[in-house]
Amino acid sequence: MSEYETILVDRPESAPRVGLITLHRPKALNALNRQLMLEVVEAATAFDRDPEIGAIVITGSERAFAAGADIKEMQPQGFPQVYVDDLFRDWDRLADLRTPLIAAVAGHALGGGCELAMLCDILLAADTASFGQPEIRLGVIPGIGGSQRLTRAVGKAKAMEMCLTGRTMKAEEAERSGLVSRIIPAAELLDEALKVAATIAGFSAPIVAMAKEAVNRSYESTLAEGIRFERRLFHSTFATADQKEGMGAFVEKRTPAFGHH
Ligand code: CO8
Repeated sequence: MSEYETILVDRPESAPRVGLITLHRPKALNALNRQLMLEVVEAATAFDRDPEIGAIVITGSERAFAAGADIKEMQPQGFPQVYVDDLFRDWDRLADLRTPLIAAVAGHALGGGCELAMLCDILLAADTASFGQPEIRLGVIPGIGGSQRLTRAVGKAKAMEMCLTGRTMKAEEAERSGLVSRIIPAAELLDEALKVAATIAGFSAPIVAMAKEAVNRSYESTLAEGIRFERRLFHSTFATADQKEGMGAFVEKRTPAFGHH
């Protein structure tokens, strides 16, 4: 796993069935260049395909989750190149993964950094975290879903202000606005994120994937459609051995041992 240059990849002993990806370009505050994008997507996809992994944590450093797409790499590029290359397209592949992704964010999560955190399924923030879409100051707009996911997360009023002025949000405001699920003291962030991931990874993998798919469907459909979709998936859970195990364990007053099938 040491072939990566811009990320560290680990399977922490303390967190069974959890894959950890640490963004690691310390001199550039983890700016997201092309290599880092491809490495994160490759590592996350490998974890996703691994039946021994049930949740993935993505984190950065104390100072920065990521200070955005790499401005120095983008600066000389022209329209034909970014259009033909479909710059940032590969990030979309993270949204297709079955395995839940947890962003553990400390320090700056700006531009593409904020967008990467929002691509994850659960966003945990250290008390040092700050979030923003400052692209407007650079003469561009968000390009990895920021204008869409931020608006869905915090509503039009705040998203519009942040995208038009570049104002950043500290952790407390981000939690109050629904962007992050919880604030955790910075020193405990990674341990807590690994704990959350291990909890998820201990449940039945197919049922976790269904729960994730059902919640995500709410973004893409009407309430009635979403509820119909949820009901069909709920019925499908009864086709799994893990439903028998989970309910059987409750009735027999024991801890379930999910076989992930
Ligand atoms: N890209 C490249 N390098 C960066 C970036 C970045 N986004 N952010 C920081 N760095 C580098 C700095 O250049 C500096 O390098 P050096 O030591 O060689 O000068 C090093 O990281 C440390 O940074 P600072 O000295 O600036 O650290 P400070 O603590 O003083 O400031 C900040 C931290 C406030 C985070 C500051 O670095 C900053 O404002 N960074 C840029 C934030 C930003 O604007 N991010 C948005 C980028 S654009 C984007 O993400 C999406 C673009 C979508 C475009 C779509 C096109 C199709």
